[in-house]
Amino acid sequence: MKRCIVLGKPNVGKTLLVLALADHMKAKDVEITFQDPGGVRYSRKYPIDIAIRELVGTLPHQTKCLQSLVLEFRAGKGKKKVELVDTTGLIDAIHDDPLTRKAMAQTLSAVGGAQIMIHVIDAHLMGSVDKSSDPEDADLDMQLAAFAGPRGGYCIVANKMDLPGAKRGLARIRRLFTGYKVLPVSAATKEGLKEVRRHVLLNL
Ligand SMILES: Nc1nc2c(ncn2[C@@H]2O[C@H](COP(=O)(O)OP(=O)(O)OP(=O)(O)O)[C@@H](O)[C@H]2O)c(=O)[nH]1
Ligand SMILES: [Mg+2]
Repeated sequence: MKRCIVLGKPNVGKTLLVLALADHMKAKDVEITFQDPGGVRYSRKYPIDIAIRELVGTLPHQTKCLQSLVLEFRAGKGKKKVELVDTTGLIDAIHDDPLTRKAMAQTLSAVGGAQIMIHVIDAHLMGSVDKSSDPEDADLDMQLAAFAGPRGGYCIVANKMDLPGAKRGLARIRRLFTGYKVLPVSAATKEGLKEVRRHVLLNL
């Protein structure tokens, strides 16, 4: 089974994107496997709305381990399963909390085992930052694109397109990440999820 990893900075909407995609693909319940950085694994089944309530949060680093679920894609006449992996948000600095540091290292090492990569960037935030700070501000995202992009199966999701300033943010993302596939999405309103699904399907 192929692996699709969802990564990016904290609070950009990775967890909501994964659950919204499962919902878009008509999954009623999701079975999420949690794999903590120490190697402990356990699974839990949720109705999607409960998973959103429990796993999506407004504070950064809500997700502190790999959280995966399996989705079935129609490919030609058959079906193919994909493991969709939600990850801990990455930051540019050494985090104070050792567990969060371990979880970030776990995110990066999981990239190696993935054939498909979805890099989520908050378009609303990108649209509200002073233009003069372009390169520094997008530094971690640029490093991530340089790290994950050449492996193939990579795309950028410009998320939170429903929020003010996001169109400006999308233009800025397209300018900074020239040459990469950029998909405008709102995980909240489900706009653009069809294109995300198509990206996964194209790489199966
Ligand atoms: N308006 C809007 N809010 C969104 C969207 N996607 C996510 N959010 C909100 O952004 C916040 C963070 O969402 P999460 O899905 O938890 O973000 P994350 O990237 O998984 O965050 P960490 O796990 O902390 O790294 C929550 O309050 C979500 O409801 C979107 O498309 N539009
Ligand atoms: Mg999360």
